[in-house]
This record gives sequence, structure tokens and C-alpha cells, in this order.
Amino acid sequence: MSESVLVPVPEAIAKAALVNEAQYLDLYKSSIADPDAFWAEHGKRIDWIKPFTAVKDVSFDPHDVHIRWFHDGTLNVSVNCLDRHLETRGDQTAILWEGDDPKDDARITYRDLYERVCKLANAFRELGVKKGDRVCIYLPMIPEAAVAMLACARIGAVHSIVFGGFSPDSLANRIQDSECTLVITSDEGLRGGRKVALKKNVDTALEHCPSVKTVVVVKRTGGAIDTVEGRDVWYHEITANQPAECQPEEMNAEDPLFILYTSGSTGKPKGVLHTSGGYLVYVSMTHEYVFDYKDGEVYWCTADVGWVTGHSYIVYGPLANGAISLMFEGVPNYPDVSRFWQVVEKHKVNIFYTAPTAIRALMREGEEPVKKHDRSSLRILGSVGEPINPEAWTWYHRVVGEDRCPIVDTWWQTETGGILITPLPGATKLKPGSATLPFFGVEPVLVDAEGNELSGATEGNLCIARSWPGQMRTVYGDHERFVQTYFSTYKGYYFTGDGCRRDEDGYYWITGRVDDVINVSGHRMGTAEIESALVAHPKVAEAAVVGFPHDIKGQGIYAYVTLVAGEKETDALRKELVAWVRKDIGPIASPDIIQWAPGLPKTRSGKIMRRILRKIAENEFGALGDTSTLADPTVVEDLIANRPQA
Ligand code: 6R9
Repeated sequence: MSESVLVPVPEAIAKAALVNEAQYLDLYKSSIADPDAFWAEHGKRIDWIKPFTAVKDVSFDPHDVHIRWFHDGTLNVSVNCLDRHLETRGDQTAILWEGDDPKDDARITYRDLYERVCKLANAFRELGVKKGDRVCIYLPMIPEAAVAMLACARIGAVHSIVFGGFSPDSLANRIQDSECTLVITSDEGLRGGRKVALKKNVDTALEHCPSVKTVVVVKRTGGAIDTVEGRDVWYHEITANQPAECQPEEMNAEDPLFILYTSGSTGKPKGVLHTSGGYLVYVSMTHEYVFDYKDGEVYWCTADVGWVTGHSYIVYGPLANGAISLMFEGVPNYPDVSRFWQVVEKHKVNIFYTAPTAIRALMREGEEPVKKHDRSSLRILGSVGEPINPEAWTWYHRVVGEDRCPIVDTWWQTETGGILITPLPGATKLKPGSATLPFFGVEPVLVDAEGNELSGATEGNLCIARSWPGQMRTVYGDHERFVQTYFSTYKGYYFTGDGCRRDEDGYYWITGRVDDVINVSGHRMGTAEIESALVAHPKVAEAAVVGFPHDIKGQGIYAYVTLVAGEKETDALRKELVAWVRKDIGPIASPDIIQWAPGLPKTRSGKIMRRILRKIAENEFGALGDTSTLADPTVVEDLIANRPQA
């Protein structure tokens, strides 16, 4: 039904927009017809030390996957985000920080930020951090997180940010995988009035991380911490006497900028590697065009810097564009459920970018908490992280945006670095629930299970037929896994892992993951990771995890657990297993439902039939499909009869 709803571009937006509908079509066509000319032109939007002459060198052939953009150019990413703005907007706010407590805020100008970054970069160098070294950032949403990222970029160190909600074990795994030599953290974090013991988590993690020589600690709450002599140093002490200038490292376009771990359908999280030149070109360009960003506007992306959205659209994209980027330490429901709108009113936010899960949670609270705050400053709304259902879209549009603000529903991934499928505010008629059309240079393709390209209005697996500058370059330390995961299923294409429908108007509708990845409140989880956490418990013999539809989170986590013979299926054990997974991976991985499964449905060759488990979790017993290959059909009957109600 929603396929036929077309929300026109508001005239006021179209008139002042960077591109209108006709310009979008023209530019898109030329970006596809002559990509090298298109990107040679747009590659110039950032400052190069040595300008590039080569535009790209790319192969998606599984025998020889390589992706290089602007590869004979050199630059420094921090110079692009800081130095080049000093003359024109040194006194303009770069980061507008809003604390967890509504009384806490700060404005950091481009000059302040430049000086802070230089000081920390100098301190890093003094601590022995060199170009190419990996630095782990485990910080809350405080300005020092952006400072640390840019300080790494300044000296050519590769940062690896780990979200503050991850457990010590998850943190340790990530530090070990990329052999970080330095970790920067804070004494504690503060979210929704509650303290998070970040330094303590680091101490626990580092019991198993011999590569780490130094821990830099930012004082955030002043809470008591343990200090390891010779390893731990205070941020404010090591930066205090540093010069406020720092010679930037000259980096090749293809030198690594950061690693960010993300979940896949199998095995442990992958270290997605992004490089410098192409990434910066792509995120700055998409930030400007997708949000129609105008000088001086207050732009707020509510993501955490621990996720790719925070990397690309709180820090690198906006700062490369000289934007005012609002950074929020807190949560949407603290002190109460009107916090987002209170911040919008207080800072006169013009562009607001959040996740569907937040919209759905706030929608439940009714219109009053929204309407009691002035939102007349809002011009553009955005959505990211998971499909937005038409009901949530319509509420966001009508209640939050008073029917006057276009919603850019931006589809992309950690792997893509930046936004690939999205409306442009001045150019694209909207359909509630659709990410609409490809960005410049992006060629989406839908394929069937055999890899045949499908045309016209259809549904299939979403692939991208050609490279774009922001694409990930490899899995850190495991190029073969990169090739296997993304380039071997459908030859010649980058496979996204998402299913997608294309309608009569050529609009794209992402239908969700087609692999064993689930999306819980916009956070990606591999079902295999949760299963391996469960089976590590001494009382668990076997576990199978699937997603199920959840009103607020989009998907919830449903775990089928078979106990070791003789163990009792008690509520106490259920709670213990939830706590166990929380401790192992982090709170975002807590199962919503655990069903005791005396047996799991398996084929005669012993493969778990997840399709059936998904249907039971979805409460769709009538649609189990072909069950003829089941080794023991009574297992399924038993699971259906005993499905717990959430
Ligand atoms: C940026 C980010 C990527 C997965 C992706 C897809 C889902 C993201 C979406 C969306 C529908 C959107 N996803 N944006 N689905 N509409 N606008 O979220 O990266 O954490 O790597 O997740 O999220 O399934 O494959 P990441």
C-alpha cells in the first residue's frame, strides 16, 4: 500500500537545495556513465597534499579482489577536518556537546578542537605511538572521543573504537585481533544518570592483552579507579604541557584510517578496514548532499561514535564540511522521554538524524512530550540502522516534523563507509518505508539465489555492481575472509547480506538481512556469536539463536537452548543464562526469550533447520514450509506446544 504513497518535495526545501530532481537525475546518469570523470571531479572536494592523478583501481573478481581510490594522492584527514577551517571558521562551533545531565553542555570551536587534537597527537607520539600503530578507543560520548579519533588520524595511527556497551571479553577480543598498543578510556561513563565502569572493564580486558603498553584515562566522573603503575596515565596530565600545534603525517590515500569491528553471519566479529582518501571524499560528500547541509546549520546525529554512523556522520563527514556537529552523551528517555525535543529546542537543531528504534519507543509515549517543545528550527529528518516501518515513518514525519521536513531514510552499512541508498531532500519524492534511490555512483543490483540479475519491479538479494570511494578495503588481517564474505556468493558483485524489493518507480525497499545476522535496535548481532556464548555455559549442550519481530527493537533475540542431560529447566537458570550472555558479549546481546528445547529440528545430516526455528519464534506455525527432511518431526511439535509467550 505504502508503495503508492508519494510525499512531494516541499517547495521551500527544493528551492534552496543543493540539487533538485532534474539535477539529481543528470548527475546520477553522468556518475554512472563516466565514473572516473565524476569522481575525479568530486575527489577535489577535500584538500590533498599531493593531488591524485589516478582515480581508481578496482577488481571484484574473487581471485583478485582489490579496491583502491585516488591511490597516488596524499593527504591528512585531521588537516581536512581542522586546519583547513581555521582561517574561515576558527571561532565557529565544531562540536556542540550536550551532556547526559541537561545542565551540562559545551561549545568547542574549530580552533579549540584543533588545539586539543594537536596536544593529544603530540602526547601520543611521546608515548611511542607511530604511523600504522593501532589505538583502541573505549570512551563515552564526550568530546575527547572525537579528539582521540582525529589525533590518531593526525599521526597516522589507526583507531579501533569499541562501543562502551561491550563487555571486557568483547573488548579484549577486539584489542587482540588488531594488536593495539594503546587504549584510551575514561574513569567512568555516564548514561541516563547511571555510571558505566569503563576503566574497570579495560583493566579486566587487559589481563589478556599483552600488546597494550599504555592506557590513557580521561577524567569524566571523578569516580575511584585502580591505577597500574607504568601503564596508566591521565589524559589531562599528558596533554597539559604539549604544544598546540602538531606536524601532520603525510598519508597515502590508501593508508588505513580506522578499523571497526562488526558482526557477520559466522565466526567472530570482523575488523572492517577503511582507508583515508576515498573514505573522506565519500563521507563528506554524502553528508553535504544527503542532509542538504548549509553553512552554520546545527546538525545532530544521535548515534554513538562506537558505531559506523558516529564515525562517518558525527565526526569525519560533518567536520570535513566545517559543520556544527552536535554530540549527545545521554539517552532519549533521560531525564524524561522529551529529551530529544528539549535538546532540539535548546540548540535550535536544523537537521536531526536518528534510528527507527528510538522513533518507535518515543511514539509509544504519545505526542505531548514532542509537542511541548519548539521544533520550528528543524528542516531535515533522517533515519538509519534498520528498516523504518511506515507507521513509525508517518509519525516521525507528522508529529516530529510537522509535515514540513523531508525524512532521509539512509541505507548503508559499516562496510560501505557511507550512505548508498537514500533520498536527497530537495530532489526525491518520498515513500514511507523506502530508502528510495541510489546515491551518485552507486549501482544497486538485485539478484536471485543463483546470482542472476533481476530487472524491473522485483525482489532479491541486494548487491552493488561497482565500487564507490567509501567502500571497505579488507577485513583486517584476513583478506581471504573479506573475499569469501562479500565477493564469492555472487560473482562480480559486492553482496550486502540484505534482501530488497524494487517497485515500479525503481524505488528500493530494504526487507532486512537474508543471512544469520539480526538487527536489534539497529545493532548488528551475529546469531553465531550469541550461540557460542550460550554453549560456553557448563549446563548448556546446544543452542540456536534467531531473530523475531519486536515492537520497539525491530528484532528481538530468541534463543533455543538444549541443556546437558540431567540439568533442570528452571526460571533461575533462564535468568542466569541471560546474565551470562550479557557478561560475555554485552547488554545489547541479552536474549529476550529463551525456550528450552529438549531437541532442535535437524536434517538427517545433522544441520539445524533455522528456517523452522524462525517461524516458531515468529509465532507462524502454519507456515513452517517443507519439513520432510526433518530427522525427527516430533521435535517441532514439542517446540510449538511449549513456545513461551513474551
Ligand atoms: C549504518 C549501519 C548495517 C545493516 C544493513 C541493513 C540495516 C541500515 C538501513 C537498514 C533498512 C535502512 N540497515 N540502514 N535497513 N533501512 N535505512 O546501520 O551499519 O551497523 O553495519 O548495519 O543495517 O540490514 O545491512 P551497520
